[in-house]
Amino acid sequence: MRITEARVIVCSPGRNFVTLKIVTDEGLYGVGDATLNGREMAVAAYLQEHVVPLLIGRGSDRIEHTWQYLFKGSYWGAGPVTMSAIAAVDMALWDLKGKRLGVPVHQLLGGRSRDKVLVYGHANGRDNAETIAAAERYRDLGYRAIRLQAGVPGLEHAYGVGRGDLFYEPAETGSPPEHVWSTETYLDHVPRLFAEAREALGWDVHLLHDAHHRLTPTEAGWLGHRLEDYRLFWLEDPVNDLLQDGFRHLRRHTRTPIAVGEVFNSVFQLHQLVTEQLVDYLRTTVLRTGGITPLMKIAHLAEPYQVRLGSHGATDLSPITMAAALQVDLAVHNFGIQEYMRHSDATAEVFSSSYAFDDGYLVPGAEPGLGADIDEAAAARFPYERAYLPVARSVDGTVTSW
Ligand code: CS2
Ligand code: MG
Repeated sequence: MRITEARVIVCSPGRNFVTLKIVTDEGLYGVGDATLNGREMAVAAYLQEHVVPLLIGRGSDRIEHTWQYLFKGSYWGAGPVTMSAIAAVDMALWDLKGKRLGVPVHQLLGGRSRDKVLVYGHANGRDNAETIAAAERYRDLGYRAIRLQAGVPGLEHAYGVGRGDLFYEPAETGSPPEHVWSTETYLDHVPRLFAEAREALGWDVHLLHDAHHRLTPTEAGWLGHRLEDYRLFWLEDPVNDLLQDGFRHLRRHTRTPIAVGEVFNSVFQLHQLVTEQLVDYLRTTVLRTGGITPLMKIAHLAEPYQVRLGSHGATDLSPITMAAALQVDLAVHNFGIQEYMRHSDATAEVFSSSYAFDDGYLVPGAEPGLGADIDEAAAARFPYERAYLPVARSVDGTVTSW
């Protein structure tokens, strides 16, 4: 069970991914995702220069111990680069343990609490009509939960709109795309989107929306209150995720369920939100928070407060993260929903996975480990190309959250 080799694989099949492959003296290997959208090479370098040398010779069975060794050994604490790197090691070690014991990882996390995992897809369009038509396509595909993100009249760009039908890919090669944003116009528009959506789609489908960190607590409270009539499954990232008091203010003004956490790297960023029940769903992922090991601890913290997991699952988290997320989603008691942005055909040339979409749910395969893999030869056909997430600014040029 000694680690003999660890390879960092950077590739770009449709978008950039960073993958870690850990090989042991038994001839087994485990895989982990280390992708950080727009900063991929920072994590690749962190792994290659500072983590891989520490792994060689270590026992691959000591998952918690290795996690603590890499985390406390870094001294500087939780950040997106460190935690994405540690996450890749953690995922790969769980993958190895499952393979060695001949069981899917959820069997090592307490077994199945459910047989299938409710997912949501992303309907988007340049205007309400296009967005609702996309939502109808999702419903026809069998989705029971659909996120709506529409263009905003008068604005050329809006978060969540464009570059894909069954997925949304915001990163672009070259310089960071610049988007002009107007919160006033957006706030005026969103309630109309959901009024029209409920009219067209009815009430037997869950509808979700992502405000993407852009609102003040007062703006978010106003929007959440206005959306109560349309009974959203959740309003996501309404305010800056780290503004804990902002969520208190928001909670006083709306009963729309709140989801937060896709950018969180540590339990300490969400502890107060959970224990004061300021949110309803946690978007935290195995990739951002350092792996399966910490995400299980987060789920257990949240359970008595009736806060549920609703993990991030965008295209910039590889199929390895999706497979690892499904292992957690199957096992924890307090599961809510899993984001499922399908990956491109090019990504599927490099990454294989055994989970399958069926009637609005993802059903994982039964093979040992995580249930995902990378084809290194195929990966070599898609070389890395620097890409950036958009930068948003107000009409007057002030930089704002994208
Ligand atoms: C979004 C993501 O899926 C979501 O909820 O917040 O699309 C996010 O913008 C990207 O993952 C950023 O890389
Ligand atoms: Mg989001």
